[in-house]
Amino acid sequence: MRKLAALSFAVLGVFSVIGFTQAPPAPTVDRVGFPEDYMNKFKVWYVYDRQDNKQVRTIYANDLANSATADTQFNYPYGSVFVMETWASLQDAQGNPVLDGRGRYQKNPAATPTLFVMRKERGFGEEYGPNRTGEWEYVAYRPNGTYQTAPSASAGCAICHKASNQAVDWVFRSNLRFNNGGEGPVTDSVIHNYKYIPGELRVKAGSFVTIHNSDEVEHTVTDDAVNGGDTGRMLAGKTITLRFDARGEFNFHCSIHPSMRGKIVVE
Ligand code: HEC
Ligand SMILES: [Cu+2]
Repeated sequence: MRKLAALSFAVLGVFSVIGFTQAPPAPTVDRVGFPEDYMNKFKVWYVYDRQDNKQVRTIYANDLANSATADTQFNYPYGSVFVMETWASLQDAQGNPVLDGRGRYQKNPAATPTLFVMRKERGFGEEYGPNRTGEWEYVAYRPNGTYQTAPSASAGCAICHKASNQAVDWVFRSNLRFNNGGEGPVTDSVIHNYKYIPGELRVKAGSFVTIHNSDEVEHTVTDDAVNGGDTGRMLAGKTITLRFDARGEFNFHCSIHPSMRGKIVVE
């Protein structure tokens, strides 16, 4: 009985703490700044087709951010700015994204993007308190410069970016930039632990098939047929897109690890 009383008291204590807690701390002043003319002044860092919400996400980097390499990405220089432009994709009547000639999502010209911006400067980020991610501050803008997420509401940005990694200075998908040119197309198949997953794909004639090597080692996709297609060595992190026009069954293997086998059926 005593134990139970103590327990309910403790629970009550937690509730009252939550009840009185303010919104998580965040900067009150905008020190990030609207990225004027980012489309021309910044470099496209990577493009990511986001399958769940069917968005084209283009990540732009200013010159300082762009100067980082795979070896220095643990510490971007002060003055680094990233802009993530999130744009609804062009979709058909069924709501499926209409792919371009490379198998990628296209921006819907009628849609309005949102600009998620993060800037790193000496001493930035302190006001996020326990949710601080290094020296970055975050703001989201609409293209007309108004706030989608004002600085005072930007704690959520820091909280989520904390799930990325200090080893990459809190920048989420820098692997898409640094890993051998793999961008972010939607993948139909991955290579992992010496295996094609799924092992058999069925596609319509004229479709694209995008295969991502998410293993730690190199693999190939090599047609079993003599003089058939061959991707050559795909480094870890590499993504390739192939187009299949002719109907038929394509059995393939890895020329480095011949027991790795897969099949694409074009219908
Ligand atoms: C729910 C988690 C989450 C929240 C909240 C979030 N982000 Fe991100 N952010 C991501 C992920 C994950 C990526 C990588 C792209 C992707 O997967 O869509 C990303 C990418 C970015 C990038 C491109 C650089 C990079 O890290 O790859 C910027 C800039 C960015 N976010 C800014 C913001 C800002 C500003 C906010 C708040 C307004 C915010 N983010 C809120 C998860 C989040
Ligand atoms: Cu292999």
